[in-house]
Amino acid sequence: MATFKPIVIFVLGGPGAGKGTQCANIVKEFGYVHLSAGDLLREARASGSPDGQLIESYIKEGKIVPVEITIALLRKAMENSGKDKFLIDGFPRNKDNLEGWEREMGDKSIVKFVLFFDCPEETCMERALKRGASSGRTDDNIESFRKRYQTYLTNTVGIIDYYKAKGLVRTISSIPGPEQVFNEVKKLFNDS
Ligand code: UP5
Ligand code: MG
Repeated sequence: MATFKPIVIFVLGGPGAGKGTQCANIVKEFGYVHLSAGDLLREARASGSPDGQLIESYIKEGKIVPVEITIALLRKAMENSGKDKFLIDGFPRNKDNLEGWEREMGDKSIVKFVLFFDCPEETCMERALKRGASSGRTDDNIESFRKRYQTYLTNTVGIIDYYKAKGLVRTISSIPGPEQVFNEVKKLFNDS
């Protein structure tokens, strides 16, 4: 008998592209569990995890935290949810993340597709800096944003390309307003 495997959709895009906003919409309408790797790391840092200082320094520098830390948080959240349909937001961002996922979860889950929010740097920057006025995030400032975007270009774009070659990427422009973007997202989820 085949073992049951949870379904995963990875949600990728530049910093501030609107991943979290659209994931919240998808949760309401399509019943997935939203796991933001960045949120899980920020929570671990805030809860006094022994990795807290390391996480903070990586986030502020826009660098990608070693996968052992991130994947342990994702696995725990998946198990604790008791659910079987996940939106994994902001992961995998680099080769280390991808290899860690394939090693730990490759045969324990099914990656249905990768939802890629395509958004130019200027728009991402505007959104992140505007949010910075109230988010309390230590990386919503111009210096950290530039580093985050550079990390996105040098690391994450290659991961999106890897999944493109497998025919698994669904691209949606997130330049328009959130409602318009969600209309496109809905079409995709209704068809899949
Ligand atoms: N907004 C959203 N959509 C809009 C739209 N269509 N039109 C106008 N405004 C829109 O949105 C950002 C802002 O824009 C909000 O104010 C929103 O209202 C508005 P949001 O939905 O939050 O965008 P999102 O893409 O989620 O942006 P976020 O800043 O969360 O993306 P990042 O990828 O930078 O952040 P994340 O939390 O994923 O990661 C942070 C850091 O954690 C990383 O830099 C890294 O250091 C670390 N990390 C790892 O090391 N490993 C991981 O696996 C994940 C993270
Ligand atoms: Mg986010």
